[in-house]
Amino acid sequence: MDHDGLFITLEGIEGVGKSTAVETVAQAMREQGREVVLTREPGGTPIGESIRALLLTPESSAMAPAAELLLMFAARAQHLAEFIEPHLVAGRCVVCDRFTDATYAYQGGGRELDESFIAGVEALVHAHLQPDLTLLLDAPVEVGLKRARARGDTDRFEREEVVFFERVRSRYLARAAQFPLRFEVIDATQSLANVARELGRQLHARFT
Ligand code: Z5A
Repeated sequence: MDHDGLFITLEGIEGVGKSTAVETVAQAMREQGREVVLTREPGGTPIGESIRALLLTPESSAMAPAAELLLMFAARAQHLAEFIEPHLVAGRCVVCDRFTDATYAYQGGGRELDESFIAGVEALVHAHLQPDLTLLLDAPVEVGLKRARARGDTDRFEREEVVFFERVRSRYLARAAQFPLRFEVIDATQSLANVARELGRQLHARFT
């Protein structure tokens, strides 16, 4: 897909600070003179947010892994058509909290779905678009889960066992090793202020 925009995604297990980092990244890109829009997955559009509710509610505990995968991509197809692609074509910087690397990590690593199945659906939904930069906030599972669970209510994913998140984390790190030009791995055990400083450094080095 031809566009003059910038597509930046944030990834990591729960509680690593993506919600905070999205704001830091947006601010840094605005300071570089870019017009920035923020979004998230699953979600980002009215249809996507309805799919998100179905995916995250603990009432969906019977959901089959393949159904979960296809719903992630259904929400993503809508998000691309209605939000991400139009903003990129208009030259904006799209900052997205999770994208397809999350599917490889959670449905591939966590749920142990075949990677070729995921790659096949990815090719149908966005064969010609990849993020320009993926910031992977990395921390040991116990650090992330402790922070996420301290917030109270847990969604369907947050109720998974530690071993599930170990598989998710290691698949994220494997993706970063496989695509070193696209990924930057940030140590998310640092203070929020240090994480923000490192994000700023990475964005400055890449885009100015
Ligand atoms: N999912 C999937 O399976 N497949 C897919 O393809 C996609 C998603 C796209 C989305 O939920 C779920 O969907 C997600 C994966 C799955 N699984 N879960 N759960 P979500 O978007 O609601 O959840 P999340 O992405 O995991 O967000 P989160 O739990 O809010 O994590 P976070 O955004 O990284 O953390 P945070 O809210 O910024 O921080 C959590 C708390 O820790 C907060 O109080 C912070 O102040 C604190 N924190 C964060 N960083 C620090 C540092 N560095 N020091 C001290 N305290 C910190």
